[in-house]
Amino acid sequence: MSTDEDLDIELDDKQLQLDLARVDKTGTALTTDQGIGVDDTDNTLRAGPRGPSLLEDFHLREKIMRFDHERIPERVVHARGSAAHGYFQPYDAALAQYTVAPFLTDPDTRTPVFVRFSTVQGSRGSTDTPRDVRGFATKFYTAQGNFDLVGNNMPVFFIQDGIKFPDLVHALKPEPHHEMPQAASAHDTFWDFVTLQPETMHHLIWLMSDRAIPRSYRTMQGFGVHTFRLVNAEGRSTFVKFHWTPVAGVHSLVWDEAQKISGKDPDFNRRDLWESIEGGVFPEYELGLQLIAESDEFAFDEIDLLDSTKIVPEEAVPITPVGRMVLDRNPDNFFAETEQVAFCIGNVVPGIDFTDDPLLHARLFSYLDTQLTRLGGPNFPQIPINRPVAPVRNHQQDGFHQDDIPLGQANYHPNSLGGGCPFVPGAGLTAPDQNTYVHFREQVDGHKSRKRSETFADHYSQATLFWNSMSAWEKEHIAAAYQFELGKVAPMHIRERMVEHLNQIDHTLAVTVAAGIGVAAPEPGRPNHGRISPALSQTSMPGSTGVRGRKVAILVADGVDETGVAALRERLLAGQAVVDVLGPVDGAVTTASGGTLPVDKAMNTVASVLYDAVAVGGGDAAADLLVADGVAVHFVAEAYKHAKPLIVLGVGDRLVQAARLPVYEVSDRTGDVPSKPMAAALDGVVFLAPDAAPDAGFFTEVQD
Ligand code: HDE
Repeated sequence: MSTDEDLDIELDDKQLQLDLARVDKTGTALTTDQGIGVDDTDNTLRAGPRGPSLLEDFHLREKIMRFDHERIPERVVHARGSAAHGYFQPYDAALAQYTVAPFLTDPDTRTPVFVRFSTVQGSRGSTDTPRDVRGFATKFYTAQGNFDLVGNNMPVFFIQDGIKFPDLVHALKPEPHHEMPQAASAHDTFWDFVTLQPETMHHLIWLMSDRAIPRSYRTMQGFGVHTFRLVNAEGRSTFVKFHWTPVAGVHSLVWDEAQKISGKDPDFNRRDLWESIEGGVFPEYELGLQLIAESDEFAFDEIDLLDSTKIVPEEAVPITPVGRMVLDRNPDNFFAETEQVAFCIGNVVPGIDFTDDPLLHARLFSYLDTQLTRLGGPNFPQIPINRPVAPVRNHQQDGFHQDDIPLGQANYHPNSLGGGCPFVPGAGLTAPDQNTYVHFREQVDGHKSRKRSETFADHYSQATLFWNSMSAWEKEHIAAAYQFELGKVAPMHIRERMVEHLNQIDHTLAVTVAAGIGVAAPEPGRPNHGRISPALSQTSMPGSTGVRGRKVAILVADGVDETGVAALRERLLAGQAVVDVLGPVDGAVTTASGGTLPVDKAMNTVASVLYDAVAVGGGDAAADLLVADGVAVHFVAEAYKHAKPLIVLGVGDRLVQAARLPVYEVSDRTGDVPSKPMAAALDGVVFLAPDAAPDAGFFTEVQD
C-alpha cells in the first residue's frame, strides 16, 4: 500500500489487533498441533510397508480428527456471503446535536469496518445471482465498542412481527420433503405463504424488481430497515433510518443474464468484490440518514415508524449525507473472518438505541442466540474478527473456547477483593455519554396482548407507490418476474390468489401477470392512488464513477488490427475499466502487421454475461475468422440481447451483421458517445472509431 490514506488504514487499531492473530506459514516447518516437528505427513505409521496402521500414530489421528471437524453449521439464513475490510469516516460534526457516538460525529476518526454481503435463501455453496434479497451487514469497530448495522439491500421486510420469521424462512427455503429448489424463491411453499400473508406484498414487489439481482455488491444499496434512535448527551432521542448508497450507482443484472451467470460463474458477485479490491477499485458507499424528530412520530399518513414493511419516502424526509465507507482490503482467510464473523443487531454503542419495532425485538434475541450453536459457545466475541477494539472487562468468563486468562480472585460484582473492579463507570447517569450506554428513557404503558396495531394494517399502498415510481423498463421486468416465479408454482389457486393481491396494488400489473400464467384477468380492484416517489427508481441513482471497475471484453482473432485494439484498451484502462482481450484460443493472436497480440482468455472459457460491454476488434482477416466462429457470433448477439454497449472497431461490424443485429452507425463521431439507453432507443449497435473510446457517461446505465 502506498498512499498516506492507505497507511492510516493499515495502521488502524483493528488491523493491528488482527495482526496478532495472523499466522504466516512462509518459511516454516510442519508441526503437529502440539508444536512437534514431523518427519512424514504422507504415510501412515504401519507395521511393515504392507502391514496394519498403528493407533499410536498421533499425527494421523490428529490430522484426521481436525479434518473431520472443519465445518461449522452454516447460517440458517444468509449462509452464502462475501466480506471485506474497510473504514467509515463521517464528513463533519453535524450529527453531534443528535448523538453522542463519536464515530458518526468526529470527521477525524476513521472507524474500521468489516462488511459481509450475502444472499438469503441458498446454502453456503450456492450461486451468487438468484432472485433474492441481499444482506448488507456492517460491523463498526468503534473506540466505544462494536456497532453492528445488520441491513439488507431493500428498505422493507416481508413481515411485521418477528414471530413470523421461522414460518417465512421455512416457506422460502428449499422444500422440506425433497430440499428443492436451491437458492430460489420460485416454488410452491414460498408463494403459498406470502399469498396468505398480505403484509409481504410490499417487500415482494421489491423482490420482483431488479434490486433482487444486483450487478455487484459495489452497485447495491443497503438499508437498516427498522427505525432506530439516535440519542444525544441530554438524553433526547431522534428517530433514524440508515441508508447506504453506492457511489458507483445502483445497477442490476437482467434476469436472463442472472440465470446464465449462475452456471458460468456462480461466484460472480464474490469474484467482483475480491477482484475490485485487489485491483484498487475500492467499493464506496455513502451513509445517509433520515432523521425524524420524536414529536413527528405520528406525522406521516399511512406510515407507522415501527412497521418494517413501510418506507418513509425520501420526498417526505430527505436523506442527510453523513459519511463515506470504503472497502479496501480483502480478508486473509475466508473461514476465520467471513464465516466466523458474528453480527448481532443488539450490538449498539452509546448514542444509538432501539425502537419498539416488533420485528427488531425478535432479532435482538435471535442473533445472539444463533451464534451459540454456530460458533460453539458463548466466547464467540473473542474470535479475532469479532473482538472489539474497545477494551472488554467484565466477570463473564469460562465456557467453551475461552481465549483469555482472566486474572484475580474476584469474578463477581460488587467485590472488595478485586478492589471493586471492574467498576461501573456510569452509575447514576440519566443520559448516555460517549463511553457509557444508558438506555433511552422511553415511557411505556399498555396492556399485555398479542394484538397488532391498527396502524400496521395497510399492506398495499406502498407496493403501489413502488410500482408507480418505476420506469417503463423496470415495470416490464417486474411483471416478467412475477410471471416467471408464479409460472413455477404448480397449484393454480396460489397463482390466482397472487393475482388478486396484485389487483389491490395495480390493476394493469394484475392483468399483465395473469395473462402470462394462465389466470383469468381480474375485474378492476382497489384504485391506484397515483402517488410516486421518484427516488425509488434505480434510474435515480446512476452513480458517478463511469467506466471505473466496469468489465469490457475485446474480441480478436488472427489478423486483428492491433492499433485500434490498443487505443481502445488504453483509454479504457485509463478510466480504470477492467479489460479482457478474448481470442478463439488462449495465448496470442497474430496481428495485421505480422506481430502478436497477447490474449487474456479464450472466448469459450467466458461469456458475454460476465462483461458490462463487448468490443470487436477490426482487421479484415480477423473479421472473417470471427464471423465463422459461432462462439464469437453468440457473444455479440447475447450482449445485444442484454442491452449492453457494443463497441465495434473498423470491419468488426461484419461480426455484428453475421449476428443479424440492427446497426447504428456513429463511427464518424468521436466526442459525443451515445449511452446504452440511446443505443437501446435506436434499437441498434454502437459503432465507434478507435479514438472514440467510451467516456464516463457511456457506462452510466449499462446494467439498468
Ligand atoms: Fe436476519 N438473521 N433475521 N434479518 N440477517 C440472521 O443471524 C433474523 C432480518 C440479516 O452476514 C441470522 O448470524 C430474525 C431483517 C443479515 O452474518 C439469524 C429476523 C434484516 C444477516 C437472523 C430477521 C436481516 C442475517 C442467521 C426477523 C435486514 C446476515 C445467522 C425478526 C434489516 C449477517 C446469523 C451475516 C442473519 C435472524 C430479519 C438481515 C438467524 C429472527 C429485517 C444481513 O439470527
